[in-house]
Amino acid sequence: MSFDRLWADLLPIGRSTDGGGYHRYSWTGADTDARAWFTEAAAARGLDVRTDRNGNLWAWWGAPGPGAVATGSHLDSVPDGGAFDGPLGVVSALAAVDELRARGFVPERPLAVGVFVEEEGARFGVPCLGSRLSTGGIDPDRARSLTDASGVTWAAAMEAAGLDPEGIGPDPGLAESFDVFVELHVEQGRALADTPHAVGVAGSIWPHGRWRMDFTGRADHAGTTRLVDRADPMLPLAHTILAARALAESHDARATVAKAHITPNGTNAIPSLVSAWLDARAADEAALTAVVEGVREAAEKASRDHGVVHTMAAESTTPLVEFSHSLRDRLAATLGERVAEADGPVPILPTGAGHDAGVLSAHVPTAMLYVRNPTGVSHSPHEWADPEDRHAGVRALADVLADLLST
Ligand code: HGY
Ligand code: MN
Ligand code: MN
Ligand code: MN
Repeated sequence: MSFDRLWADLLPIGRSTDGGGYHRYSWTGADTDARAWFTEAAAARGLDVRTDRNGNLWAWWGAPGPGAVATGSHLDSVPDGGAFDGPLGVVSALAAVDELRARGFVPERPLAVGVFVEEEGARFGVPCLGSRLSTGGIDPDRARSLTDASGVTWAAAMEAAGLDPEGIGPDPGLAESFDVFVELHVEQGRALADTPHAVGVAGSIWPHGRWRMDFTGRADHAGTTRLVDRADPMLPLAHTILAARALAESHDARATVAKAHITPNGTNAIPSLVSAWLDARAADEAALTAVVEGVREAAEKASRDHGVVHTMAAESTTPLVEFSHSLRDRLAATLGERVAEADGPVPILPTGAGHDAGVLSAHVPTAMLYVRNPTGVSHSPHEWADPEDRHAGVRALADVLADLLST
């Protein structure tokens, strides 16, 4: 199966030298190399590769136009990310084209294999930026002015990569062209791990979002400033992190503070400012709101108690995504044709992970396939999918695309 060759070619791109995790961030050298790998692999298959106004890549099998079926995922990673989150969907899509051709299949509709930019938001802070731009989910001016940790804007980084940031914005052609979008993704959890199923179908994506919290204190000397005279922003942050955890537990939700910037970040200087990001997710909007507003209250109280000024603002939010039930059931039926009776029905899974498919689902009928991850771990070098399950994913995607491309 061509998957293994494609996978071997992509694997080293953006990987840390110690063979650990990935650092493949939008518009950096690793991203450019990964985009070049995709363009070359697609062109080698006779696919017509185009870059849309937002920098997303689309490789067409058949003339681009209405009634198309689209598939694909992303190639960018979180810091020190795993090999599968994103790339598994892209490599499987190219391998599925090979699989369909090997079966002698001739599509009755065009197929587009896509790579979305900045799905993780690891460099510029807003996840699914490419799909949000194309679907009008973010103001182009705001996107252009997003900055990375060193102050480089999205516009400047995109321009340095040879693309025109002035052209970014809603792409009506996407919804006009695509009748359906299917994204294959490594499962980010263990729902499939203890089942006989190598592949499952997505049911829903939890509502989730990212909030920036700023705690403004007063810089001072760590050794000479009395405790009563301090306005130390680290203290309200500490209280807030513990409050977020308690709120997540009480609402059976997820709340994570995993990124913080401390200014001036000196061992012996009480910080003047601490910026931290809350990632919150829950099975329903009410629980998510309860967690986020509870965090806001806790942060404000702790800040007042310590003479610190607190602000908190949403940077990106995604409402509950319910994938098209008819499309979901159609995929499950297609996959079910390969599943032994004894193994039971194809699992339909909720997830707390966001995806471009989730963003697109408000504009295009969308579905997702998950490939079993025995570790359940993701956003880590320990993310995994067994080789035979990777191949099962390609066969499943080929089956699903054959069905969708035949009507
Ligand atoms: O953060 C997420 O849920 C996704 O992996 N970008
Ligand atoms: Mn991810
Ligand atoms: Mn992903
Ligand atoms: Mn000194």
